[in-house]
Amino acid sequence: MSPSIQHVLQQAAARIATAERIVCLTGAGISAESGIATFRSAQSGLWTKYDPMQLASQEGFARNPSLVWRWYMQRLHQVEEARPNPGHLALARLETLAIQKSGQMSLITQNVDDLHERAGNHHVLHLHGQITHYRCNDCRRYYLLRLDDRQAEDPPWCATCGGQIRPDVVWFGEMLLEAVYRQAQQVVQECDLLLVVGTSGVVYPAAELPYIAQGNGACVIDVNPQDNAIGQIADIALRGTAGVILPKLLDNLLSTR
Ligand code: BJW
Ligand code: ZN
Repeated sequence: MSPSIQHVLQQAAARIATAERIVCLTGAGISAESGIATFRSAQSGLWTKYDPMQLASQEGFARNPSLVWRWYMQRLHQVEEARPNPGHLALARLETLAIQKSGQMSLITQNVDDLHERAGNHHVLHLHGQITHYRCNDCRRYYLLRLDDRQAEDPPWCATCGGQIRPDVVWFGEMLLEAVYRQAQQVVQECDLLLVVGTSGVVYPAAELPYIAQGNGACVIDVNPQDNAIGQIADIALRGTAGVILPKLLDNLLSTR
């Protein structure tokens, strides 16, 4: 680790140490080191291989429900096989420290996996839903996935209304769950430090959260190997992967106490 990165880590740790209300916002990059592909990375991003409108939109599901179903069953299997990485574990440690200090820390994720919960975070807001949850596309009733559904070529049918079952995730053109987004906006408006990890910041309305935080005077720290729109407005940019940077950030934080 170069001396300049160490210096920026110390600066970031000092800001976290004095913050009273910390919020984290994560994207696909935090799960990359658990083997879950991001969406927009140049070589391995899901959207470089697949058309998002075919797989993650109401139109795509109507056109080819079987394709969409099999894609989600494959990704569900990957998520279940994956383990939280040192980046997830560091954010769980941060929650413990924040709760000891001020009684709170919210984590907002755009990810549909459950790796933050499995790492030990307790207050997780899933802006784009969860791939482990299933519901009817028409009447929204929850559906408990059966073993044979996982191998099926087509999505199962809803016993109540006859609609098709789909993952409880948010596709393009769909509204986020209002209560979840309202809560995310509220914690971001009230925070004094927003730690943004592993998101390209191009998908709205999630992408507006760092701007809301900064507009309310919060310090924004961006952890990402690449610069992007959030990096441009961040008060502190930590360039590196979450699995490397976040544990070091926590070590620096613990040494400032
Ligand atoms: C690492 C790393 C490591 C790599 N460590 N970092 C024009 C303006 C404003 C809005 C719109 C617009 N046109 C259309 C819209 C609306 C649209 C939108 O924002 N589109 C933009 C793409 C332009 N938004 C919507 O449709 C949303 N709904 C909505 O707006 O409702 C109102 C409405 C209704 C009707 C009409 C219009 C509006 C819904 C968005 C739903 C997004 N859904 C997905 C799929 C979820 C389900 C699933 O997983 O299958 O959510 S798309 C995908 O993108 C997924 C992600 O959560 C989301 C964000 O991606 P994320 O997390 O940032 O990942 P990447 O891959 O982009 O970036 C990874 C980052 O990690 C990179 O920066 C790497 O460098 C970094 N990284 N390795 C740390 N090891
Ligand atoms: Zn139904």
